[in-house]
Amino acid sequence: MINSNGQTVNTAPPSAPLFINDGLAADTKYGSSLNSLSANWGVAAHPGGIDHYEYSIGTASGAVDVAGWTNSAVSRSVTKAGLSLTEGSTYYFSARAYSNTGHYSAVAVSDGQRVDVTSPTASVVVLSTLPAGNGSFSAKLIVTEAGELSSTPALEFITSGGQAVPLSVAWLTGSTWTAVGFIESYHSTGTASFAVSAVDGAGNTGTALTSGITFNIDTKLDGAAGGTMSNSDGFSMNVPAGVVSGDFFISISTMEPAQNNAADALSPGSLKLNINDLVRDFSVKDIFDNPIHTFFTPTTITLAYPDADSDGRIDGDNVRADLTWIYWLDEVAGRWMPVEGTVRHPESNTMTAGVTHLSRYSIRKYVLSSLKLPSLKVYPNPCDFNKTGLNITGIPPDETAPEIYIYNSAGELVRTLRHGDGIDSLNAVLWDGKAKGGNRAASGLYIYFVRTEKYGKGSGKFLVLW
Ligand SMILES: [Ca+2]
Ligand SMILES: [Ca+2]
Ligand SMILES: [Ca+2]
Repeated sequence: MINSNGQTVNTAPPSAPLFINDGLAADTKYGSSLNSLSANWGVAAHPGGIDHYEYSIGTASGAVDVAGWTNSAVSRSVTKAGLSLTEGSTYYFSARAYSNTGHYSAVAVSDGQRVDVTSPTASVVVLSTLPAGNGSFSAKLIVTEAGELSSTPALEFITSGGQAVPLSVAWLTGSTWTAVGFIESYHSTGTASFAVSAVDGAGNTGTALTSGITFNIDTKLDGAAGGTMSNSDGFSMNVPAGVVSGDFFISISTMEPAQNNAADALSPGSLKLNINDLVRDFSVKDIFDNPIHTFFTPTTITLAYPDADSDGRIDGDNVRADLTWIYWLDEVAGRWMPVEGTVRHPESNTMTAGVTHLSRYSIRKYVLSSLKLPSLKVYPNPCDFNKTGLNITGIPPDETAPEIYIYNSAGELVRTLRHGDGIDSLNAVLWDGKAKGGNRAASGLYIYFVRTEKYGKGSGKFLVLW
């Protein structure tokens, strides 16, 4: 008797495709074409192997009204072309496997993709009084988009002089966003135009404005009434009533730092800040564009510096604000001169001065001593840290890596000071009396050593009493 070695009979269906995504990669919520749709799906499994996959497309989950079951062979990633799709409609893919044993798997159905080939459009409603004058400026941005936006839309205005000014945009409600900006002193008077950019979930970028396309800027002041012109960075100028006859414009603007290099080099009595650009050109022009350089009555200029952490030091440069001053550019001598009568306002991080001559003005640090290591100075000495910090001056400002080692009378290293830790960007030193671990240093005699890369070494002594 002869027996066969038997055969396995498997009537079970294959497993369904592991997943199904709209689009050719991770699942997408949007289709971006009116005549083709894509999908991809995961493998199905059967002990006897998979013969082929099939897919279909419908306008409801599991429906086949757009494309009936279609053989994709062993491909699990398909693009169906030649369709006639409707903007705003959602389409669903289905996929199933067919085993070598002649059985269909269960069907995997996608969660749909909405066809969106229409870019958003927008309109702008200006809330500020027009023409827009110097100061904060507000508007509403209304975006028209049937789907959803992928990100916050961007809005800017472009002045008649070509200055592009971004507005800060925040969602308000529904399709409405608030937009806030600032009309600066140096913005051109005339017709400004809005520019918008909004991207929808399907990736369509819209730049079309349907209304609110332009608005007018007018920053002129009335000489009889006088007035103040401000920039958003806190720099401003006030002209009292009657100082200028007729209407006039004030402009407070930055300039290329290189334009000040020559004057900086000729001004050893003061130092420009390294991180912050605090130089501004103050100018006044009449309505015929003729500059006015001098006034019979002082006008008030305000210069501002950043100190967000209110530690009395200019942020970034870490320079003590009380060691700075307003300087003006003496165009004849070509150097920076201190402005007499500078008034500090630490509560608002500003300084003011009354001036009758318009020029460039800047906040600069004045130099306390000549700048060589032999002239190292320490003060106050003795130092009571309950009242003040200990200052060391005399390290030239172009030294790039100064270090100060503070030893007690027992020869123990108490503290090391470096840039950003006790030494500011112009190499002024302020020790807070704290030892390395944060404990306060004991009263007694101390010795400090200064080490520089460019200027060698120096040292001195001081007494701590507290
Ligand atoms: Ca989807
Ligand atoms: Ca759209
Ligand atoms: Ca600060």
